[in-house]
Amino acid sequence: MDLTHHNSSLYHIASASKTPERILVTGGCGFAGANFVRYVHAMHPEVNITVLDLLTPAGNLESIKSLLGDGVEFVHGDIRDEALLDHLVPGHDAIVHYAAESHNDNSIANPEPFVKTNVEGTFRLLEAARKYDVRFHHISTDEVYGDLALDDPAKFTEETPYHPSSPYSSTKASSDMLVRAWHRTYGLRTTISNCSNNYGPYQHVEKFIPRQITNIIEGIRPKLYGDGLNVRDWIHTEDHSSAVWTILTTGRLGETYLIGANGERNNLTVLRDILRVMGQPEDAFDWVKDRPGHDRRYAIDSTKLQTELGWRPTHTDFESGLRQTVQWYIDNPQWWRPMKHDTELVYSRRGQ
Ligand code: NAD
Ligand code: TDX
Repeated sequence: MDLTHHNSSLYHIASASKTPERILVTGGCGFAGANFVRYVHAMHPEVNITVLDLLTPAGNLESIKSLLGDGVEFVHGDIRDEALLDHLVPGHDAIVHYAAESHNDNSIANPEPFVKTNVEGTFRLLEAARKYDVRFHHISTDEVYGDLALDDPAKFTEETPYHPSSPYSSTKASSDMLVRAWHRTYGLRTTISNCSNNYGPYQHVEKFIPRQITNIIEGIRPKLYGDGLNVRDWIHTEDHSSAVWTILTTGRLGETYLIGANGERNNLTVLRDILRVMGQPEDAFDWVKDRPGHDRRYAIDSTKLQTELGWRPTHTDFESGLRQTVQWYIDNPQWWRPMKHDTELVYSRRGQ
């Protein structure tokens, strides 16, 4: 049963159309969270932002350091820390919940932190939001819907049944269910967004696009899983941020919105694009063993977000976004080099 649609009109009539004055962004030192913090700071400088982040190996304070003290405050801590949340959550108008264990390959190697942060952590935050009556926006992924066949004309919509494949996506699906239940049962003012694959600056070098860019810079051959034909629906992270802001401020409470920008491409094509942009031969990469349970294809239909809330992506030219991203990694080796060696060590031990 889809709880958001079954819900009573009591909560549905409410929309979130009020600009928050002070928001708590969890995971604001990660890739998507830091880009959101940077986006809100640039576009809505009147909004005060508290970032709560544990600084796991995926988090990097450098991504938001230049903003600290200028309407952005950083708190080092765990979203599962109840006492910390009691101290932090009151006084905020909204929580925007990005914090998560986010990498599928890591979830296959060791699922436990994914259950702890993604499920238990979301539960703790929901309880704090309920206790202090704070609006809650949950950041989630299209991976909760499982995968589509390459020849299937369908895309995911808000009505697609949940069918997660990996430990990562199943913990994200679990967290979505908790958010829906807290809305329906307690009337918590929630929204959920499920976004497709982001690309852009400040993404950890464990992820596909930055891994290949930084491999090429370091003289390591890029690595392609399986047959390379798995399709991801790429969206520039700045478009993800603008969509989240739109939903946070104008979305209907209790609703889910899918975020995507018609960016379907298979991995082989993306890798060849990267090689071409970086002046390398298109076959200068290694085929490596596939990811277990590897989802075949993701594709998002964002009609609801576009028609109901009027959101539009602005980075619609993938190659130009990719060129900008390549340039960012070339210009910012001090940001990614400290994590590169250990990341590749983990991959080489897995034969990937
Ligand atoms: P990321 O791994 O780059 O960042 C996650 C951040 O969360 C890190 O800064 C980390 O330190 C922090 N964190 C982890 N556990 C924590 C804890 N227990 N307490 C406090 N902070 C903790 O991830 P990302 O790619 O930026 O993804 C962020 C969110 O966006 C996730 O919820 C993910 O599911 C969602 N999402 C990401 C994408 C994408 O393509 N990157 C697409 C759709 C949805
Ligand atoms: O070296 C690689 N070679 C390769 O072929 C890596 C790291 C990945 N891949 C493939 C696997 C995927 O088909 O590239 C594709 C993208 O891989 P990831 O960057 O690991 O992303 P994905 O697993 O699709 O998940 C991402 O998008 C959805 C984010 O990591 C998730 O947090 C988000 O929910």
